[in-house]
Amino acid sequence: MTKLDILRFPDKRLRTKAVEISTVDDNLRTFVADMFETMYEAPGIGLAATQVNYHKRLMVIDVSEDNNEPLCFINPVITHKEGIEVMQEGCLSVPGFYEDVERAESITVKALDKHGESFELTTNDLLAVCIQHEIDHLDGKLFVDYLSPLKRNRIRKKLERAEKELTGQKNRPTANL
Ligand code: GNR
Ligand code: NI
Repeated sequence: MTKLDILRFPDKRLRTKAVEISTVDDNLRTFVADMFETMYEAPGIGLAATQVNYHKRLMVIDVSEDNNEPLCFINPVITHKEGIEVMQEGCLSVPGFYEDVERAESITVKALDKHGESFELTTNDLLAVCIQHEIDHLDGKLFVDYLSPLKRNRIRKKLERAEKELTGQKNRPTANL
């Protein structure tokens, strides 16, 4: 088992649009296990492959209290959305910031499981919010994109400063951000 590194906003790689997965094999299942380990250790309730710099359409979620309801979505597609709900969201790629985001209240999602079997799920509340949040990651989108530019830039500057302190490279080029 391998714990993976999570990319942080404003890393440009988080803006990559993930491509569909064509084969669900043991290699992929090993990676899925690493993603669950990374998500549980973080800790978080969801993780998209984009966040660990793997740009294929794969995400894992567990919104249960006891971390015993792992859900793996491969090539997820939302086929129905209903209602509007506002929830305070956080993101492992935007550590320490929590803001209200408006999303569909109830959704139906179609995906493949880790055995390559197709399934469909209709859900609401936290799980529906989390699924929409993770699919956004696969499309290169972050919850901060729903905030005002002022709020987003404040968050970006704080995270850039925190990162500089971590690396100790105060004058490194920022062209890659
Ligand atoms: O751990 C997480 N919590 C969370 C809370 C409210 C709405 C969405 C989330 S997802 C987040 C983990 C994460 O960043 N997934 O991409
Ligand atoms: Ni996230």
